[in-house]
Amino acid sequence: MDEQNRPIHTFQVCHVMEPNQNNWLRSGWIQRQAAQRVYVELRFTLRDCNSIPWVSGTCKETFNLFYLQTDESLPAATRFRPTDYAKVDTIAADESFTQTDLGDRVLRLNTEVREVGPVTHKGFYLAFQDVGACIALVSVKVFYKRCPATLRNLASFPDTVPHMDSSSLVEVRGACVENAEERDTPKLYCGADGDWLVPLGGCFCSIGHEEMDGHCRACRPGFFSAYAGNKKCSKCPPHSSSHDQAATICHCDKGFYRAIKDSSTMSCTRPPSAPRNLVSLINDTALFLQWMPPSDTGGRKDITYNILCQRCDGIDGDSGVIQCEPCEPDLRFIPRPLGLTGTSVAIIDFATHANYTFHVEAVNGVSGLGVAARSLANVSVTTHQAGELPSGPALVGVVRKDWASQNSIALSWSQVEQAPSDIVDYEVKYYEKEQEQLSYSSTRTKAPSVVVTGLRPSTVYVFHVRARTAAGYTAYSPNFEFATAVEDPDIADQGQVLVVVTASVGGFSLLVILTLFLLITGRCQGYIKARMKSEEKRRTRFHSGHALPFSGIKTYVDPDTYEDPTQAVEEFAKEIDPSYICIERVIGAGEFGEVCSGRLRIPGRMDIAVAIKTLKGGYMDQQRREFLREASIMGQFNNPNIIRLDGVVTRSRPVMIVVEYMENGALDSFLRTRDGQFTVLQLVGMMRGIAVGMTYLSEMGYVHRDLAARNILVDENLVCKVSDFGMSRILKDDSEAAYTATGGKIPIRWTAPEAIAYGKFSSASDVWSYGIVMWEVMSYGERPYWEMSNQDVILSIEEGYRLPAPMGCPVTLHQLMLHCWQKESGQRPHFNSVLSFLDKLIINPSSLLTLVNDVQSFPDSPEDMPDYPLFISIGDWLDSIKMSQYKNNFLAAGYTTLDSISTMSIDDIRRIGICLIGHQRRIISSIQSLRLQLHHIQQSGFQV
Ligand code: ACK
Repeated sequence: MDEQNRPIHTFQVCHVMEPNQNNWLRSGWIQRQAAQRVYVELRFTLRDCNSIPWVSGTCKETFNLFYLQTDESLPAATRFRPTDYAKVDTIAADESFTQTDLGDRVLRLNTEVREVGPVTHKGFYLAFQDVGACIALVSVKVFYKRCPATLRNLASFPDTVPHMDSSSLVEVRGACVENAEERDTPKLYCGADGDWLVPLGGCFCSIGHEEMDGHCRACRPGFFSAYAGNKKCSKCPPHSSSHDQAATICHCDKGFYRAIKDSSTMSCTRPPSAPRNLVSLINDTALFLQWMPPSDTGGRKDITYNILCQRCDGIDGDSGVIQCEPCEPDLRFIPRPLGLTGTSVAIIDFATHANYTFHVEAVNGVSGLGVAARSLANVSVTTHQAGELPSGPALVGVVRKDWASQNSIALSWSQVEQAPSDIVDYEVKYYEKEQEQLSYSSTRTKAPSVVVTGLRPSTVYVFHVRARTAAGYTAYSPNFEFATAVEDPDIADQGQVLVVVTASVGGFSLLVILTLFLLITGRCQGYIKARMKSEEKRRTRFHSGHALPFSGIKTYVDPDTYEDPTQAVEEFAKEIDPSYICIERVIGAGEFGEVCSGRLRIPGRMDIAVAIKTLKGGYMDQQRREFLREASIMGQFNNPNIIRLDGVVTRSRPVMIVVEYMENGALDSFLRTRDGQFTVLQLVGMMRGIAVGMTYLSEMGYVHRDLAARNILVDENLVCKVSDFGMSRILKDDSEAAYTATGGKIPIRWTAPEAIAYGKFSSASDVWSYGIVMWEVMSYGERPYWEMSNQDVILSIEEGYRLPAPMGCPVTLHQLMLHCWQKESGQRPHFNSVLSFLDKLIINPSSLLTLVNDVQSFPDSPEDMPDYPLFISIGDWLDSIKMSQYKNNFLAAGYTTLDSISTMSIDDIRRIGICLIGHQRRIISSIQSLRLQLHHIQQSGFQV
């Protein structure tokens, strides 16, 4: 019976009582086959002599294994001669029969393996010699080892027998699998134990194929593989497709192309649409053409522009058709006529009395392959004397002061000669008389009147005004001097410099422009009639005083300029039937009431997820107006990176503002909960989205004033959108806002110095805030300037200090931040430059590889910092940043004073055993904060 009590057949011998035993058992002839090294596995039981009562010294506990090599089996009659056999080994037992208390014998099977040989003949016999033991031989297994056929690195290797010499390996060359090609000769080595060792070289999948479970499979339709390799097939790039299996390239869809130098893995693209908003500006002897890039770039970035010039002087006598011919070569284009990368050109050296027509053509790398898109707008110019352009007479006549307060002057002027409808707008330039035009401000207005605010009391200002027509600017009016009212200390206003431009009642040009604006934006249903009525009522309409880049660009209209702000809401926000809104849960608290999430179910349309801001009951009219103000601002915007207004409920209670739902909530808290989880490229993608939204806002002439990560919302796809509009909110709702010396309430850490000091908010001050948002993004929601007080922040900025790069921040991004934090607002980049800079980084991600790894020394920081006394211990400091668990790490590494940690770098932090990235980040940023604070204390002459 075996261990499981199953009957087995054995060869047994047990002559333990008799002396001189010599019993043999021999196997049949065993063919060697391919074996080089032969193994024998024996399974047997062997009873230990002690367990057999009465045995004498005759009992043995071993037996012997022998073998004999022959080339054929021995004839049956051959006599057995033990001397013919060579001994392999004496076999002893590891286990043996043992006796239990009850006297039952328990069987223990032994397994022993021996190598036999070397066997060189065709076969062999095995023989077992017993010399007086009590043995049962249960099984004998004879085997050799081989490395089994296998697939490795896309090559197949045959079944292989190892070498006889156990120390040498058999080198085996593999053959590439189907649809694969050799990269480096595929090799494996077969070891003595039958294991494959040391894989070398291998094969690639051929083009049009991908690796799958060790084989190469053809790419499916819609996918392609342009290079041999072990990569997966890629989806066809946009605007291309593959219809067959094993595609090596995806062919462009109709109307799309690849330029010769485009790689086959690039998207297919098309020629751009026409440039937009072509305008001409005339300045004495030069003509300036400016335009905006096409709305459709065709999917390419290599857009250039060509200026095509014609002289159209002659008229065909018969047909009366104007005859045009290419311009003479002496006309000079600055920088050049063709291949312009910018969106403007200056043209000089015109001939006398000539008519010129210019076309601007946008081309990109595939324009030659499709139809070149030409600007439909053209500009015609007629010259008078040689080289002189008609700069036009001064269309503006006398400029009058209508009224003046301490900080504002209202002006109006008359037009000379020109119908008002020909005038696009007016530019009003003004400066303090005493400043002698050292610095001047300017603003634009569409009506012949303006209220310039933000002026200094009791100060004389010089004003002059010029008009802009479709043909460019006219000359300036003469200078007019007007003074602001004498200062009355009781009614000093906040000193904000906000230029507000008025348009007079029923101003024709304004009405036309507004009507066009509303028609363009599709908000015109029932509008025009209603408008005419309210227009009669309206006394003044204010526009934001920010420069309009070109006429025709939609500009932001400040809802405060409506006499009745509900009109602004009606105009810019759609009224929603409250029964369409299904509120699901409360997600936060706003200034005016709860913020909820829910669904908007407009019949016949798809349900959409929305966020619903509610106005809590018991509000005053003023609060209702302020609440809805945000909707009338948001409703004017239409950009993928600006939070979308879906509508408002104003005709029933509660009053609600319904906006698109952003699954990940506010950016600052979102980043804090996902510390360290994004790639730099993902973070740059977020910044890019914010820059797109801000470029749009700045082009609309809207200044946000409270740009901060807490006011950016993030959707499920990590798309970031600018939100929180209406600066009245700053005064009340933003917990970061603090009162400034000028009386305004401002989020100090995010705000540019000139805005804090004089209330000078502009797109340039928004750019400063954008730099802070970049810093917040790169530091995963760290608080800017950490726990420094607002006052210290203001002083540090004034001294020239700037936030250091967050941990893991690419140098290029920190440089961009520093650029946004230039003291002079004019030196900061515009949002569109920020955007194109980020685009360059995204296209060329290697530019993000150089990190500001170590703790930065602050720019301009004084070189010799004298010793400063300590004011808290390392332990207190770690407690304060909730990192108490690392006290011992610091102490064990010899960091016992704050002084000593202030120079620690990220490598030092890692070296003392702080491994979690989030903890490293928190500690490093706190050290940076400490350094800044300590330095500040020392600068202010404090001895703590
Ligand atoms: O950080 P949060 O989750 O994002 O908490 C605030 C809260 O409401 C109060 O403002 C959230 N919130 C505001 N607007 C939206 C929106 N459109 N989608 C999702 N959450 C929003 C914000």
